[in-house]
Amino acid sequence: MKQADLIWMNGELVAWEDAKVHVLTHALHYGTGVFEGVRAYDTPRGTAIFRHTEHIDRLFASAGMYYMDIPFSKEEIRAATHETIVRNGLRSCYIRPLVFRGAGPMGLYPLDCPVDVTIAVWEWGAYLGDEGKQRGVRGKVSSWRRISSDSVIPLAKATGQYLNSVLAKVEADKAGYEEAILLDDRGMVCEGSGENLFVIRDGVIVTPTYASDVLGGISRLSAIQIARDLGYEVVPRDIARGELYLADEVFMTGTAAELTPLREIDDRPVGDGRPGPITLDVQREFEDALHGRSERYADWLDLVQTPSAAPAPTT
Ligand code: PPE
Repeated sequence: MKQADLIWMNGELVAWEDAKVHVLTHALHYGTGVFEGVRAYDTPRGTAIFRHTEHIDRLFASAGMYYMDIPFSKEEIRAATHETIVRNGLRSCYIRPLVFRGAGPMGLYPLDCPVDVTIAVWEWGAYLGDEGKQRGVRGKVSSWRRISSDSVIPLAKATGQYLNSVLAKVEADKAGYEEAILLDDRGMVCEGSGENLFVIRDGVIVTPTYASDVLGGISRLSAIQIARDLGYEVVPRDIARGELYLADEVFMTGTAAELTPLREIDDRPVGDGRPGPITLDVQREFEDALHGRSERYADWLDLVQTPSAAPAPTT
C-alpha cells in the first residue's frame, strides 16, 4: 500500500495525515459504518473506474439497510471520487469510500450521530499477490462460519461485519494459507474472507447464491456474465464442502483480489494443482474488461477526466 497525498472528507480534500476522527466516533465503538472497495485502472482511454455505478449503488444500499442517510447525492460521490483521483495524480488506484456514524452521543442508538463520508485512494497491487493470480493460492476452510442473516445483514458491506472476515483471515494466515474459505451457517460453501467463490466440475461453473449469505459481489456478477458470454454454463446453487475437493478448478473474485485461482484447498490439490483452462479463459476476459481492452464490456468503465485528457479550450 502506497500513501497518497489527499483524502476527501465530508466535501473537502485534506492532507492524508490530517484525515482524522474523534475517539468517540460511534463507528469505532460499534462498527456502524459501511464501505466500498473499488478500483480504477489505467486503460487505453485514460483512467477508468470499474463498475463505478454499481459500487456507488451498493454503498447507498448498505447505508440504507443500516438507517444511514448519506448527506451527498450519488453524483456528488462520483464526482468527488474523480476529483480525489485526479488531485492525487494517480492513473490507477484502489478506492475506499467509507460512510460512518461520527462522534455524537454515546450508546447504541446511532440515529442522533452525524453521518460522515470519506473517500481515500491509494496504489494497491494484487491483493493475494501477482504470483497468486498467476499460479493460484492455497485456501483453508475456516473454523469460523460466515455471519448469517439471523443476526446481521450479510448483503450489506458494513464495517462491523468484517470482524468475521478478520478472524477467518488471521486463522488461515497463522496456519500457513493465503486465504480462508468460510462456510455458511448450514455448512454450505460461502465465500472467502474478502472474495466470492466459484467451483468448476465437468465443465460447469457453480457459485453460492445470496441465500448462502454471500456479499453480493460486483466482480462475482461480472465473472458470471463473462463466463456465460464465453459460452459456459454458470449455475448459482448451494455447494457442499466436499465439492471443493472434487472440483477440477476453483477461483475467487473480488475488487481487491480481482480473479484469483485456488491451487490447493485443505492440503488437497485442486485439479492438477494449477489454474485450469476455464479459470484462465474467464480470467483473461475479466482482465481485459478491467483494463479497458474489451469493447464488449466498455460500458462497465467510468472514465475519469484528467486535466490532460480534457478537450482543449476552443477559444
Ligand atoms: N465477499 C466479501 C466478504 C468481500 O469483502 C468482498 C470484497 C467480496 C466478497 C467481493 O465483492 P466485490 O469486490 O464487489 O466483487 N472485498 C473488498 C474488501 C477487501 C479488503 O481487504 O478490504 C474488496 O475486494 O475491495
